[in-house]
Amino acid sequence: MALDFTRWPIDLEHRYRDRGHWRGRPMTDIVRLSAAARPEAVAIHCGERRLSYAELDRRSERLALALYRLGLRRHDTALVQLPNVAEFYVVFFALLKIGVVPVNALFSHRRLELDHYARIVGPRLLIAARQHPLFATDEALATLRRDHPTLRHVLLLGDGGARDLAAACANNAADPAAIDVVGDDAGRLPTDAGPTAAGEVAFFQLSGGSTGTPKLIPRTHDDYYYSVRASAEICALDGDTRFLCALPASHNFPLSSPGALGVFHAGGTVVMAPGPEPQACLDLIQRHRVTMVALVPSALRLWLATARTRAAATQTLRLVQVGGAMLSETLARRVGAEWGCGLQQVFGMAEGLVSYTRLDDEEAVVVATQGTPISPDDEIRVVDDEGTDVPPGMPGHLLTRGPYTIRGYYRSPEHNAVAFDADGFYCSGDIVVRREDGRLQVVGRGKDQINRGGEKIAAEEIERLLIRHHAVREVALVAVPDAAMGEKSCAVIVPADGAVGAVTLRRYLREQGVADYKLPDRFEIADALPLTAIGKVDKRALRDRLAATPSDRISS
Ligand code: OOB
Repeated sequence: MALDFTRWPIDLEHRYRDRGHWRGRPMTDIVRLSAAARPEAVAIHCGERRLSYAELDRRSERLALALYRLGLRRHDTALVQLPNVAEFYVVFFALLKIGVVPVNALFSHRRLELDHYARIVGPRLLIAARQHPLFATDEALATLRRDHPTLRHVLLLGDGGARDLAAACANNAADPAAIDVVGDDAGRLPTDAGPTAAGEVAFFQLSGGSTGTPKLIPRTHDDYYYSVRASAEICALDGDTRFLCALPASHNFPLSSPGALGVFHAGGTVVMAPGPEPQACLDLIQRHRVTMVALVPSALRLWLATARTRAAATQTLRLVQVGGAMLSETLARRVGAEWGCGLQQVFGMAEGLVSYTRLDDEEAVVVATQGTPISPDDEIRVVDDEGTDVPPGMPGHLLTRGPYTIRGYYRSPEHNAVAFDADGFYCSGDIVVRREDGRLQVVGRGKDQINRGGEKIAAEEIERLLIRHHAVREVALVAVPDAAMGEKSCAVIVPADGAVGAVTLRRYLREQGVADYKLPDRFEIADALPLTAIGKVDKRALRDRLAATPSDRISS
């Protein structure tokens, strides 16, 4: 049965189809069409490996077939956690080809996050990597299997044995035990296999979150494909585009804004970088004559510093996209001045809405705004605390709905009641200004989230873990400004009795299986937490107090 999710109202569905945004086609067309048009063109560079479009299509087809033969069927779900390697896309398209709906966890996620996602979707398949600390041995696998009995099949990148993912992708006849597919002519997918319907869930995105437990974002073929096509057009991608994927491949920004999927749609080349480390990335840019890259501001800062001594490395760059967190105007100006290439600001969210500065915008707009949304059918409201629209130029809460913005998180009725208003607008939690000229500027945040160099931490998730520690009576996690990361996290602790140290609490959080980036960067002890008039923890007062604390008092 198709996965249940909150659909768009029927009149809007009609409008989005009539306007040609939703075309009733599966996202697998992205690879199929480019493979037909340019079979020999390079789709992916990954280390010393190169995958043409024909190969990307064929490998994903073989994996799809292998998974089908294992018994996976349309509307099953899968938990996927891969690093930045070509297999990420092979797996993505393979799953879509047989309508298996993946959750693509970040590689930095650990037991706690994976466990949450598994609990929400009940996956039948896990695809992960041996190089991840969790899967170096079979222990965590056994626990996952025990806790999630739906989980029947596991494929591991770098396993080398019966469960090896590469063998399944390559249809490696040398290891027939892995997958029951032999010979080069492995056959075709049976006619009853195929993607989910275009209006159904294709895959899940992850929410940055502002609640106690992570949320999943159902994305349909129709809505996501539209955002990819329209983004590729806005960014003028073509067959000559060479895009460096340096941010986590599954994140919405490098996946679809226009990201790797936009590049595949345009028939260009994606160059995989293991991460945003500047020296290695500059090497890749030089070697593959990369023309476009997507970065978060904290990575851009490092790249600019490193590239000073490597002028040749950035010569081929035409467009540097920066998004995920607030970019200062000073840093923004340096891109054109030092690299002589275009800058594009990208303000987006996994829930949908993406706003871009345009390639022909004048510099003053590009360095100081986050541009305008993708679609003429994106509806934006900027409202005050009472929900009344504020005039242009005034800050307010950003609400949005449109042809690629979800109408509800997956299986989260309680949270949906507050995250969406009665008209189906998504309450983004961002404070923005809409200028007279229609451009958006992100000026702050209303949601209880920390944006640590583009990585989002839901304060409540960490607070809930810390409060369970016997030595903690009260806790609040707040953002503190940081020159390199934009923000870091600080846990303010009211101890139950006696002393409690940062080392103990950090170790405790690690033991809970939480991703490293969510560990508080700083711990502070307080006698009490400041409260607002209605008795909630006054995080603004805490932030002000912490920002005023001299750095030599910082315990770490
Ligand atoms: C992107 O997606 P998420 O889901 O990781 O995070 C969304 C949140 C936004 O609500 C906003 O708070 C913040 O990240 N954000 C920005 C920003 N872009 C995102 N804040 C200030 N300036 C920006 N340019 O981060 C994302 C998804 C698609 C494309 C780009 C970024």
